[in-house]
Amino acid sequence: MTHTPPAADQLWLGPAAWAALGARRIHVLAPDTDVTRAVRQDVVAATRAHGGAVVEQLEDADLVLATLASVEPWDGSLPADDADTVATAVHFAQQDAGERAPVPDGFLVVRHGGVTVVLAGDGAGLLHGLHHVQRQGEAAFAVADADVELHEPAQTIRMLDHWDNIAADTPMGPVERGYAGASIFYADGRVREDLGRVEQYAQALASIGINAVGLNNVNVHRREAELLTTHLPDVARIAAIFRARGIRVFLSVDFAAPITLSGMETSDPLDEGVRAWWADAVARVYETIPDFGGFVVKADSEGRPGPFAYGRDHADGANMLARALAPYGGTVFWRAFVYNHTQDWRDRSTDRARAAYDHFAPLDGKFDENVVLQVKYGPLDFQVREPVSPVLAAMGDTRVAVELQVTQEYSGQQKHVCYLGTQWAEILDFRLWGDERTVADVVGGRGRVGGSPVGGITAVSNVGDDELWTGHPLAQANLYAFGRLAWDATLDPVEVLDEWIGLTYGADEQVRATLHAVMDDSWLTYEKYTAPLGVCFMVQPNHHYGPSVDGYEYSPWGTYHFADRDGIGVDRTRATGTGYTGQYPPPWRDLYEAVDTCPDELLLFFHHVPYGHELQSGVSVVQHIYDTHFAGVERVEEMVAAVATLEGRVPGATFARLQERLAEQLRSAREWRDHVNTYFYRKSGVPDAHGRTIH
Ligand code: GCW
Repeated sequence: MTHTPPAADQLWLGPAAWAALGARRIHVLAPDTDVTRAVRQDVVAATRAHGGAVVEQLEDADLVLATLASVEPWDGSLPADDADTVATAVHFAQQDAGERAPVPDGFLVVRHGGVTVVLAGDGAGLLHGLHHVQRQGEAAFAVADADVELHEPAQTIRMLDHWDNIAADTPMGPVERGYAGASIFYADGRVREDLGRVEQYAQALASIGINAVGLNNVNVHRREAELLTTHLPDVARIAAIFRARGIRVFLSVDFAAPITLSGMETSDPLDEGVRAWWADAVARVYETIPDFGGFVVKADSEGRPGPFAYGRDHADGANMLARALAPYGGTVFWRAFVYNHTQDWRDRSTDRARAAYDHFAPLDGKFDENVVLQVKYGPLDFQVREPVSPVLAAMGDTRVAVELQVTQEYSGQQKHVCYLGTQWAEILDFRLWGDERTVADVVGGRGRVGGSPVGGITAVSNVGDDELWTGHPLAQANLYAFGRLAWDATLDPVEVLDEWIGLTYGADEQVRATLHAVMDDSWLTYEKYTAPLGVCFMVQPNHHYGPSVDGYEYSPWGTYHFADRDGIGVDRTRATGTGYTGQYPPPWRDLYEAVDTCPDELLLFFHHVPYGHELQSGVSVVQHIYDTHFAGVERVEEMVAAVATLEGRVPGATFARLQERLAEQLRSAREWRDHVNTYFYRKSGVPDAHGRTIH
């Protein structure tokens, strides 16, 4: 393969990514829809750039892209094995589809006699099939014959939320927890005129299988509430771009919108006037955007309005919106991130980790069918290490989606390299029910008791108008990995990373090896030099960047570590603590309860222990803190050296950005190391067994 210059400014869809596909003779057989037009457009562009052609005659093709509806159903006859015609290859595909048709979103791939046939359930499936072949590159065309492969997403909902604000002067900036510049959707208090970046973005999201996007911050401020009204025609422009890539758009709404937008006196979900207000608002949305996805709602959380103000519960609130959306096929994503953020640190009976379960478990079975409860993966807040949320197991009769955070709020804010695919794979693969079922299985609707209500996987995106999209060029890998794992959580996250490296940076083996060395274990490295053993936070308040061991210790937010001169950690046991362990099904409720069986990496999440407590690893807690903080910084030093070898091998702008970010990561990692080590040395008085410098 000739070396095409990598182009990180086109995410993973730069020229290198299209080279193999673009060299083929491609025949497209599909009805004319928005999505299939996009497929044709991509194929035309790729073949023009790489020497292939779009061919009119089936027999001239070596790649056929077809939807089921556009080929004859299989007539039961057997394909002639020895005839190496394109028609025979298609016949094989028809036979396979006749035996087991792909779901609409899915596709099958057949390779016969040097011809590759993609047969897709519908237009979106065709798009996914196109990108499957594109991603595989030469490997897709290297063999003469291959068995049929059926590709279907494990999740029907694969969603990215955007915490973007219309107005740049909102308290949290244009993108809340955004680390890559301003919003690609909005500028100057309105939807951007030029949505070119959004077109590129939609193409990239579709290429990894994303099929839903939330367009605005879940903290809906005054002006953003108007997306539902004044700005609707402009939202429709964004929706049209995503529609062409098989992606439906959602809006975050303000629960108090009847008050804030229309001056009503109440937003009580049981009030007839309020219900009518929402029914009207929804009708207007669907007049403008007929395939609108629905709403995302953060209610009674961190100061947002919600049903509690009227003595109603969250099922009342969610169902009210769900009933307005139901006639049009819309869905409510209702967030379970509800807790008391005005806590008194002196009050030891309130435990923020318990809150979501305490609020929502009693409501299981009470939500309408078009409500999905959106649950953060851990009980606190997107920390680098948390146990998997027990809410996911408490809602057997509710559609549940798990929410991840691609934007690196608590994992280095896109200044640090932190490949999160490894973390997500671990979460999605977690066997929370004590049997074979994983988190991904259950949110995907497999193995549930009482039918298969499907939730899905959602995450907060990490892009902005930065020329490299994500601030840190390597943070693009997190966006890529999210889509791939949402499609199939059983993929190996390091192989997914390998795909991303190849697509983005081409065939240079040294670049590939270097990026693996820098990225594969970067999540664990980040964990090493920040808060230890699952204790969480220890970040600077508000912006959450950099160390502050006691930053939240006496604050109202309910995120404490309780370190004193004798020990550290939060006692969440049933026996002597907050009782949080009791929210887990077996075996976890007992495994976490006992200090001897609680996994080291979560010890301080569940237990308060003396500094001398011996971990399962054999070292004491305080020595573990010292060791990991020294080791973490050493790893970052190695990463800095590795990245320096990329000069001339990646584009200049990318290299410069990498160097700048790695320098900051090293500075910050050292700062973390010294703050954390010094803090615990002074608190405990225990010296480092290896005599290293602690200030
Ligand atoms: O992680 C916290 C963030 C808030 C965010 C909130 C949430 C959008 O610090 O900025 O608000 O979570 O998930 O709602």
